[in-house]
Amino acid sequence: MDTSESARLFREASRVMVGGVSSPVRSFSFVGGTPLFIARGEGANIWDADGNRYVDYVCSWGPLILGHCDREVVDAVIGEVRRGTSFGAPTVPELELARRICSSIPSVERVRFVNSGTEAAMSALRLARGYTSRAKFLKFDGCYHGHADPFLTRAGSGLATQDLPSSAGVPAEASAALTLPYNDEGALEEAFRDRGSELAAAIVEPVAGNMGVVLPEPGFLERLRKLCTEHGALLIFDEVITGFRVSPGGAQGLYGVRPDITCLGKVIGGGFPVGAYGGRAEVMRLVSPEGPVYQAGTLSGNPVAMAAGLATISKLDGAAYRRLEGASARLEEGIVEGADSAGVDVTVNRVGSMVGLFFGPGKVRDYSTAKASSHRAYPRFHKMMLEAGAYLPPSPFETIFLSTAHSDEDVDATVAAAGRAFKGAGD
Ligand code: HOZ
Repeated sequence: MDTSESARLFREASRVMVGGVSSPVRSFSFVGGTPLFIARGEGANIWDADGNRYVDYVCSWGPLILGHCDREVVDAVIGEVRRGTSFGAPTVPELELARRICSSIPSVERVRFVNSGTEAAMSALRLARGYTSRAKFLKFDGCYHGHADPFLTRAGSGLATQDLPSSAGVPAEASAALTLPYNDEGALEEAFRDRGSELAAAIVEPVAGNMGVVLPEPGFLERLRKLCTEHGALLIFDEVITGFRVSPGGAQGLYGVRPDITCLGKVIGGGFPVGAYGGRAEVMRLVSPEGPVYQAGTLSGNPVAMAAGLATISKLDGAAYRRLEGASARLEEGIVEGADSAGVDVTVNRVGSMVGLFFGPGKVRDYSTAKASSHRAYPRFHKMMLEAGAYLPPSPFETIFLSTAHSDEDVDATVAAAGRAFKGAGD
């Protein structure tokens, strides 16, 4: 496969952009080689700068639940652009998207739009601190809540990929985070018993998607909810990945646990930079201008981004979720069968169209088991899959995403390639 044009562009980019990329995991530092420059996308496919075609399982790291260039989304965006790209004033698409979010996400009565998941999480924590007048908060190892200072402790995503426990430039006092293992109810009980009265909030990815995919074990989210309530701490669900992805009501709709504040992003922006946080009216009332918790943004609620999100969410009906489930289950089964027949141990964790692939025999239920799985196998697997036309995340600490545009044929071709790659993995 000729990727010389991507390699040339990456050399150029490295002269003017840090690491040649705008976000660390894109650099292929974990899997080796140089990142592909993507020239265009359509449906489930993307083409690189050398003209190679791939089935895309990154889907822009989650937002593209309908695949690339969905007709209705493109039309909505073009229509909106023609009316003006930004006003810094309220618009109807913003109102419509807010209505849609409040009616779909069970715990959200009021919402505030921001420009990224990072902003959503950062603002949600500020709100929780303002509401409780407490500073400390709880987070879980391997969960990633964007790159604001307080969250960069034992975080997933790029920090996990680069094996960084934290980030330089973050003073210890900026975090005030207590971190616990995911899915550990005993540790939860103990932490709340000892420090519960100091906690403003607990923040969690209700399905973790930044240490690969790790599912909440039955009872974990429920116990967390109960302990937060008992100790007067707010529960923040970071549903930036899961919102509208795992069900119309997000993970809280799927598992029936209601947080006090929900962070959203990715799907609600339909491929544009959007984030949001929302919750009970009584909590959200504290946000400026209604209350004293300040937060603002020039491009927040941008009408083009709102139109893209609205068009995306409008297409997510029952049939769309059934289709996502069908294609994703097919991929899971095919990968497991292919690995079995090649004698390679893998663990696949999946909720709907979020798929996590770990090399190794053991169950993956938290950050330490995710890190313990055999990551040496992933770079080689990734390279072989790329050569066979499947674009997987360049890190095992990220999520494989499917879209409604992924056909059975796309999935079958990927499964066949995975079978060959598993066989070659031992060579
Ligand atoms: N925050 C994204 C992973 N969960 C990474 C986005 C990117 O690097 O583009």
